Amino acid sequence: MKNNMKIIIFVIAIFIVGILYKPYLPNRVKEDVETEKILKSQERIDTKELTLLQQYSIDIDGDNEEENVELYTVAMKDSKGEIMWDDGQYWLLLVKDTDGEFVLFNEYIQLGKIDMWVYTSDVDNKMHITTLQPGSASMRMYDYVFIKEKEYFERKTIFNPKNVNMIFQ
Ligand SMILES: [Ca+2]
Repeated sequence: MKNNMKIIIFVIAIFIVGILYKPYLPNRVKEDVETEKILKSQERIDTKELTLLQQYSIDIDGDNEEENVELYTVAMKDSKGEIMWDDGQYWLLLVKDTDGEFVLFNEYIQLGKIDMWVYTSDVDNKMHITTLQPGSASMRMYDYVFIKEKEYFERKTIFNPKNVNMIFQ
């Protein structure tokens, strides 16, 4: 009986966290269907309750100080430290600077995940963060490029086919 109560309270707690969590996508300007500008936000998202999956420190804007690229999920860890994946959850990709942060991604992903890569290319000498987002009904690829002169990220949709039905992952 006591254990049952604990489980019920636990389930309710997860449910409440799910309801309270609202995606916060500040400072975005849609350029066209495939391009969005992402400006630095002075407000910061509280990530204390989120699970940090990946982080990487690198000087993106060239001011000789490193920024942090951080990938989070709203899915929490259990007492053994294992992530309790739901059928879907919010994912959050941030670039944290000393005076603000860029919210690159803050969306719900159904039966899917995000993989990310950080790199430069001789083609444009710019810093790229590229994400691949496979899901049960999506196969999306975004390329975030930092535009140093204007201090914003430009997000381009590289690949986003319609009506995806994921068969094998
Ligand atoms: Ca920097």
